[in-house]
Amino acid sequence: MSAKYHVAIAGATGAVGRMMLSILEERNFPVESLRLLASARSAGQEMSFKGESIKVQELTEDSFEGIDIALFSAGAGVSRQFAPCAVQSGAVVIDNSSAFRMDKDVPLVVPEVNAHAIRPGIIANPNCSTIQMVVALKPIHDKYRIKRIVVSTYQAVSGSGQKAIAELEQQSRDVLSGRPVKANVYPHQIAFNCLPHIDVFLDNGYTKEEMKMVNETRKILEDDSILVSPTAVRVSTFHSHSESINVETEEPVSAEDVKSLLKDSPGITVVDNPGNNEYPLAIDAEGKDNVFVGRIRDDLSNEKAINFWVVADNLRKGAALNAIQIAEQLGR
Ligand code: 25A
Ligand code: L14
Repeated sequence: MSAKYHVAIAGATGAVGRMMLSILEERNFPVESLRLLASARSAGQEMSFKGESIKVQELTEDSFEGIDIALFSAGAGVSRQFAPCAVQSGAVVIDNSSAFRMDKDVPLVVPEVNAHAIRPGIIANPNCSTIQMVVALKPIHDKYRIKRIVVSTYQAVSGSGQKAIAELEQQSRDVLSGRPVKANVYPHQIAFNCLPHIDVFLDNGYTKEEMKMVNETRKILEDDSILVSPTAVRVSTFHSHSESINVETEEPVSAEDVKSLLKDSPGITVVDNPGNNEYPLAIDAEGKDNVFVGRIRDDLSNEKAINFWVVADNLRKGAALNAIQIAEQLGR
């Protein structure tokens, strides 16, 4: 592979695809050429990269000729169909969907945690809620050994793509104007509401989103003994996911120690001055790269446990940024 890459984005017109385009530009990623791919609906549309206008092409099996790195953000169905074509053409695929994450032969990577797992072929980008959680958990696991995690999420609508963003905007306008509200993307009104339902329900009563947090966390931290008890909730915010996390450890742990540990850990900003009303907020994390951690406090019911609050921009660290950070490791 050359020092500059021929890059393709499959799903370039979506919420994650657009973010990939802007992050490639802002990080000055070594792009030799950029091919933008989407469905036939968007073919011919122009998108701009570094002041240049690039025409979106329809994604087909032949789209990856000459491509070194293919970033996929068009959903699991598209990835299943086209990622193998990209690999066949000699590209490294970094896939944002859930299609290949749990495949034994596919690395599931968050660079701060397991960059060592990266290798050519398909590399899976984890689920957004899992990514921000494991960035905070990794230093804690290394020092205190994590036994069990109880987590509740407060997830923004941008996680479900462009059409969900439009739906929250429209419903908000309708509610405030006293008009009837229509729900299309979600089974219920999301504006001014919380839905304890993300992705589909499974036979065990959990949602797929919740089970991603169980299985992906173990795979990324490379420890199948870790227990995860998740509840994933969609809230009425546009950007950034928030998480309330309780971690039970093998070794005794204190909030004081965890605070200083996380302050020195990669990809983390500690915002934790309750006296000044300072803690991580979804609207502050929007547009930022780091994972924000605060409300770090002892679990008064268990000396081998702590509580904290984690917030990150789901389209950036939760998706596009993490994918591009993986790509940045390829040249190393
Ligand atoms: O299939 P799944 O797994 O259920 O995936 C569900 C959805 O999850 C989103 C993504 O939504 C996907 O549709 N998603 C993707 N990665 C994700 C991640 N890591 C993720 N969610 C969470 N975490 P999306 O709508 O944001 O992006 C969809 C992109 O995929 C392209 N696409 C769809 N089917 C395709 C395909 N590409 C190739 N072949 C297919 N068969 C899709 O292309 C989009 O890029 P498109 O042509 O349908 O794009 C139209 C979209 O672009 C928006 N748009 C157009 N102009 C503008 C604009 N938005 C803002 N400003 C503009 N000027 C349109 O609103 C439309 O949504
Ligand atoms: O597996 O918020 O990446 O609706 C796809 C759906 C992330 C969450 C994934 C959502 C998810 C997303």
